[in-house]
Amino acid sequence: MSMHPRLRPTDEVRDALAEGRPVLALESTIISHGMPYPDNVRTAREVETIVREGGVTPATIAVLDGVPRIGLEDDDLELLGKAGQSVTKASVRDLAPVIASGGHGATTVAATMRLAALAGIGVFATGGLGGVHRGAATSMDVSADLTELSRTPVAVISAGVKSILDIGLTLEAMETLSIPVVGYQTDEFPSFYSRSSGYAVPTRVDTVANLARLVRAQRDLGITAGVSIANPIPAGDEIPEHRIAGIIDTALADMDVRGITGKDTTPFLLGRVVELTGGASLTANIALVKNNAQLGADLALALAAVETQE
Ligand code: PSU
Ligand code: MN
Repeated sequence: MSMHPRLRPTDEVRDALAEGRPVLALESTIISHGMPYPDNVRTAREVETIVREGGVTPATIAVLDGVPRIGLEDDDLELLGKAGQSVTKASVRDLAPVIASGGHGATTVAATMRLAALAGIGVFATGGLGGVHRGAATSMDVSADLTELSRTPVAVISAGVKSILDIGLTLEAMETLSIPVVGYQTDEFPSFYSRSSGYAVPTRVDTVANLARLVRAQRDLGITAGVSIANPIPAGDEIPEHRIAGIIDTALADMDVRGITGKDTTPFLLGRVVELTGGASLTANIALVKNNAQLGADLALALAAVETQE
């Protein structure tokens, strides 16, 4: 399969895909909008190293100078990390405008999924998914990450959704959108900083081989939705629910006072939670991203092994 003409892969990604070797997609909004500089760039590099050491080629995805890039060079990571929130946060609806204007776009989960699928990459690791925001009944703020999960066949590994969102409504929306939600080695849907949320996952899977079977089964049926794989933050790194809950409430109240809405809400809340936890939430965020990259690499490897046997 040749690469979509609009996409520019790195040499290593192009070669890996051409030879049927495993590739793991990674997003870039987490770099520009999800963490402060320079932790963001350091984390992005460390995540790529974890993926490579797992025998998988990393493909961090972003739009640079109007070109969707599948895999970034070191100086690209630096550019995105340093520019931070001055880069456009690009979901799927923003792709065409950013490309047409020749600008830079840091891709969200939704946009990264779409570009990964166009490039022929089926597994993607991130930190947290977007979902149904608290108060969505009046704000109608529901992340396009859910829309994309419902229509693009990429397996997305996350640490669940933060309780800055309405977790119950997010799970309901994923049911309606026919998105399989899988808890990896957990009965409970994790809530990003915490291993628990009070909500059960519809499906629990305990091994990477069984995750690969599930992803294959979805693909074999021609169901075009993705798969949401929820991987809890490692126990030693978690911030327990009872400790983070009040902090999130404070951050949400601060957001209301400042009148922040729409696509700016998640970046604002993440930054405010880092301040309110004295940096502890950033440490947790970095740990869960690395943990997801490890599982993503393992899953990409398992799927590639099945595919080369065919
Ligand atoms: N949650 C995080 N960190 C992030 C994001 C979400 O803990 O960086 C980013 C992801 O890129 C996600 C996006 O796809 O925010 C969702 O934004 P919105 O709700 O505007 O769709
Ligand atoms: Mn939104």
